[in-house]
Amino acid sequence: MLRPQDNSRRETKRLDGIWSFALDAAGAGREEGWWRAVLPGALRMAVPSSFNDVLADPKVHDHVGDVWYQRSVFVPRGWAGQRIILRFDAATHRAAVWVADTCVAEHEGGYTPFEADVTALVQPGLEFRLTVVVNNELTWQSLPPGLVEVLPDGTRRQRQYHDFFNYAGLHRGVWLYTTSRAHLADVTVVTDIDQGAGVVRYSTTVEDAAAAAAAAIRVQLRDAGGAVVADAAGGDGELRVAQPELWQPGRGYLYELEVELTDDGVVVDRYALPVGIRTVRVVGTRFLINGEPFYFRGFGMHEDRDVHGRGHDDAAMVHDFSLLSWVGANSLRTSHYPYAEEVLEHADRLGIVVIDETAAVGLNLGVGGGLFLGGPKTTYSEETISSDTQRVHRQAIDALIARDKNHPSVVMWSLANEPESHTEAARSYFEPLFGAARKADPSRPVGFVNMMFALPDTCTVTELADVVMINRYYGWYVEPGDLDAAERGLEAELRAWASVHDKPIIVTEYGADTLSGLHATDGTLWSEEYQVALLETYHRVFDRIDAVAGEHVWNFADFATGPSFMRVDGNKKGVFTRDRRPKMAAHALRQRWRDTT
Ligand code: BDP
Repeated sequence: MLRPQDNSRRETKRLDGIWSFALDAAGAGREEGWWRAVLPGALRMAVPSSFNDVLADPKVHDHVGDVWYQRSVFVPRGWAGQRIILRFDAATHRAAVWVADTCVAEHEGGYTPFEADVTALVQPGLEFRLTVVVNNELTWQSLPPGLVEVLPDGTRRQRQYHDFFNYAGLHRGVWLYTTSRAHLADVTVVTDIDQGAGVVRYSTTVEDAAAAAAAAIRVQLRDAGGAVVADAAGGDGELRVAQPELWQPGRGYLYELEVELTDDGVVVDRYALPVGIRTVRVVGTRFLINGEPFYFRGFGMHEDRDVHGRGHDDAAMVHDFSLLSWVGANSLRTSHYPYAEEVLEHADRLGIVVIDETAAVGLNLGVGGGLFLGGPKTTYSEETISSDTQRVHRQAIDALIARDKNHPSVVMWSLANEPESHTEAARSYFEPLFGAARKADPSRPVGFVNMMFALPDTCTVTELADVVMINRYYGWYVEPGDLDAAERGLEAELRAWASVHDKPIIVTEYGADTLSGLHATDGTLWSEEYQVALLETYHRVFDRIDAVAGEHVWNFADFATGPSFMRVDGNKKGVFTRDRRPKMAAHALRQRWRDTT
């Protein structure tokens, strides 16, 4: 799905700002048709943002169910004769949209975009009323899954199986944009290196081609200075660049593929796509980018901020990337959902390598006991994670790949975080999903992130993956406070993974909750010193095991969670605080990572 852009044939208008907002505690709005008039009440809400922390009201913070957004939109006068599209970059977790009285879109999945052609419903030069209902309920058929409980007084409470706050709302940009009737609906590029030459294979999809009498496509590839280095004609083809500047970790060189749709020689639509020429392959225990072994240094992250919640903010994002570079990170995982497209565009430009993850987190009811208190215990069943969930999961994989396939920074798809993966039921659930991901994108490795209930000899899913990705908490949840035991346990386990699977091993999470400012000389848990000592313990082990191809500390920054006796105002495993101040661990990592480049 192409992201909106401005060029000589397309125009965009952002609909971000302050919208009218209403909580629908009784769930009455859909029946009463709230889109037909001004929303009840007088609340106002910033878009983009999570609605939860913006207003000082626990009812808003903890709301479970529908919320409504509304604004009026002026359609630019000059858009007559154009196709007019309404686009939401994300509505978490599902939404329905009305233009005046007509429902134009319904969408499931909180982290991928959707759009509606509203040409027939709006008029250039006039205003229309735009209403959106967003629902934040997690069920067995949503990603992530969850369970809504109805309490004796009728209030609803969300039970969830993951360790981050269930932020919701219009988290990302909302757009109105134009294309011509006959237009480019999609462009796909896959790059390769052939005997030193850069190869860019492209394909295009045109919609409403009948609207153009003689539709044809031509493409040009320009270097970063704007010089044309290759061109071709036709909807699919291959471009070659004799001496390419490669996209590399730390150096995100981008070409631009300019695609033109012409009608009898006249350009009717165009799209400019940034292209990084690079290859990704897994050979034995090596993860190769451009044929060179790549070692992942970085973090599992969260889109999480004071006030904004998970709402995208450009300044905050640019700052986070600047901290990544300060600390010497070369990569990140979009734990535990697809991040804003701005994040991937920025990673493309900076040469930051990305493991791109779906929102499938918490498919593991065995973790219940401490963190998630009760509830059902069988993960894969018709009552819990079922064939319906699997269908939703498959759609989420397709939507993720459709959105992110052209980003050179994305080097691998992660299909899930810490699902139950030691049973035959897990294998049956995941096998078709791996197939779907490989079909949608044969060019990138595919994996999932394993948790320690499934070990090298009992995990039934790792065999399907190209890379072993494991989260381990020796010295924290296991053997807390005993780093000697942690070192032995971790080393024994990593050696077992290396002997059972001939694959690169990325330790995608390791870390310790740490209260910024708590210091101790005696290895006290939660102290800054303990966090540093734990990370150093892991690093000694990683450096002894050849198959380890990466280290992602959990987490980049402290983040908000749901209520739990294990969390003190959120998860504190950040090496930066929530307001992005470095703990001692950030300085220690900086020393290790910046010295190893
Ligand atoms: C892992 C999860 C992550 C949690 C982390 C933790 O993947 O989402 O936040 O543990 O407990 O199991 O800090």
